Amino acid sequence: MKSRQESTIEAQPPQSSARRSFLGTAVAGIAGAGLTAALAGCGEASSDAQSASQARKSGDARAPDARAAPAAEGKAQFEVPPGQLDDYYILSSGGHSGEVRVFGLPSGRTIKRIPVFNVDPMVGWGITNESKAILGCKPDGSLKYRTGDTHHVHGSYTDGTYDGRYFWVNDKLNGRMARIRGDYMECDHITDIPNVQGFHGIFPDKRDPVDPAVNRTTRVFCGAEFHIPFSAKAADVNDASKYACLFTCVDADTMQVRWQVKVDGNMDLCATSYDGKLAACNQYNSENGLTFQEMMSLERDACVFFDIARIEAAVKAGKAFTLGDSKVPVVDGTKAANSDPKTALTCYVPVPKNPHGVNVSPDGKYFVCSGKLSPTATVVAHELVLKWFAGELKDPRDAVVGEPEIGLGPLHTAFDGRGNAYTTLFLDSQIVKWSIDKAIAQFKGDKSVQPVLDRIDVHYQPGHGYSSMGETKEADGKFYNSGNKFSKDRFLPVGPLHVETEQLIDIGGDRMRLIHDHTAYPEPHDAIIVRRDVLKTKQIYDMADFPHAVKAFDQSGVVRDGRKVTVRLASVAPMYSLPHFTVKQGDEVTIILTNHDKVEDLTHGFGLSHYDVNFIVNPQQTASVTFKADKPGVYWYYCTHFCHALHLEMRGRMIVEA
Ligand code: K7E
Ligand code: CUA
Ligand code: CA
Repeated sequence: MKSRQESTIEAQPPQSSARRSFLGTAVAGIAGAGLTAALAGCGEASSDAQSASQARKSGDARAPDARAAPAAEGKAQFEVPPGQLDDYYILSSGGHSGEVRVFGLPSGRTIKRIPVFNVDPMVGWGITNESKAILGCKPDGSLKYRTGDTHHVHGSYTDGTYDGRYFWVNDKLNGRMARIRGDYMECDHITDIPNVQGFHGIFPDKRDPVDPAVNRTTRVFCGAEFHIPFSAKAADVNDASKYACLFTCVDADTMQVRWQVKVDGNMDLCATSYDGKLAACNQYNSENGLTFQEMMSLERDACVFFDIARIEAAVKAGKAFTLGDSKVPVVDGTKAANSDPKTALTCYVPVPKNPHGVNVSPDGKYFVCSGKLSPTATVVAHELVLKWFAGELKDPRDAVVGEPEIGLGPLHTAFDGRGNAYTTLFLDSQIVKWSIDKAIAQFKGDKSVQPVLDRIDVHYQPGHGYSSMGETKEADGKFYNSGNKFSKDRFLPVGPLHVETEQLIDIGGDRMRLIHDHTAYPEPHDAIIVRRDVLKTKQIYDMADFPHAVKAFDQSGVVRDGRKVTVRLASVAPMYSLPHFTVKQGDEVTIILTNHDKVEDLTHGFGLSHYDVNFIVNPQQTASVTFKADKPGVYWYYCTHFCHALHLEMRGRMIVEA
């Protein structure tokens, strides 16, 4: 199969252009004329949109105008014609759906939904014994949790860029971190993070802080947003001084929790330096307040930096304690305990009130922390933070080298690898492009420079925005995706719950251009855009990876061990190896099914009528389910996944004798 880029050189079929041109014009028209009205329902942004359109009339080059790529140009450059493949994968979180999604880019096609913390009958996630073992069960065999809230997906690195081995995603709701294998693109491990609530930001490290030979991800860092009391005494529940948050390090290979750091305030996002030495979290509620008012009183919060080598040395030296039942070593990273830079484990760099989001520039030089309540982004120099830890910089605030005013409600920043930053403005419903160098020059006192280079309206209220390969040293500056929290009038109405808008923006030129919209089922937060060649996926399993596989049809049958019955089944389209099997009422039945088909895309399903059993087996995969045969009678099992002209005949009977 040719890549899309190869294919664009070829002549395009002319017949499909009419609809595209119509769409291009229509999008530009709606976006331009209806903008103010459309935003009014969301409150804050409408007056700003008006002022923006006034600025546009007065000829301010930095003012936004709603721009869609001209239809002909957009088609030639960005359309993915039928039969052609996308250039990138988007791996996106699914918010409170608990899953991870995979889209193609630039088409916006949905390619896969990877169940992680949720239950998914399409693949049998949370239903098969294998997935339940990953998810974790209560003593009675039922799932410990059936829900999750995924916000951040990040990939493993080698030499500063994605290596395609693993992806990690957080569960903010139940304090877990999951790993997804890059080859099968399925979740293979879930780890409970002890003593945290609102586990929010994650980021893999990019190399070892001490050993230069380890130039790949070996740790994943996790921030916690809600502070909780670490005292069992009832009297302490309302004593905020007994509350704290933990920053956690998980081993990327074993998925075991290595260590934790107690910090002040609440953390949301995490970022890591390219040299492996530092991790950072944006931190708010420095007040350690328990109420809304208390959380808002200080003018400044912080971007907290963690010196990874020092933390690990402190843990090794036994300067750690444990909390509750957890055996994980915890060190003290609070501000009060880390005032001497030469021994400090953490550095609190002051940034304006209630920041959100911290992102690292692809050259590894800067951490950008967004203002949220302040219309600014704060640029912190990596080198200067290291200087503070070395005792060569007096005040942590001196590590700040830029703080441009960029607009209202800045949340997250992406990069193009050419020195520009793209920040989502939630309240302004815009993406603002600004120059890091110009922001630094302005901060030094040059009043003539204007860091903001361009703005574009998005529809509406963007949360995260992310660029192609933008969180690696291979940031290519081609595409930017704005993940918008409201879609309002962009799509056909479907009742009260609106789908979200993902808007693709071409950032290859001086000015941003909106290419197209696609929908996303609620509710994605962050995502990454990964070049297609990075992922080397496998389409067929290895039967040897499943110890319980039914390796041949003649190994099929029913094995009884007291009241426990194992039914061994195999499949080849369009048949199961057993046309029927018999068990007794009250038996605990385990069905093991191995799919012997080797043809790519030849998946079978197994649904068992009135027993709530439903799962699939991909080529050469084995999966199993266990249930109680409590209803006597005849129950058909059938293939749920269309596999063959005789797919509907692919079935058999379970006979339950009274
Ligand atoms: Cu800004 Cu959870 Cu990354 Cu949502 S967080 S947007
Ligand atoms: Cu097998 Cu459908
Ligand atoms: Ca929404």
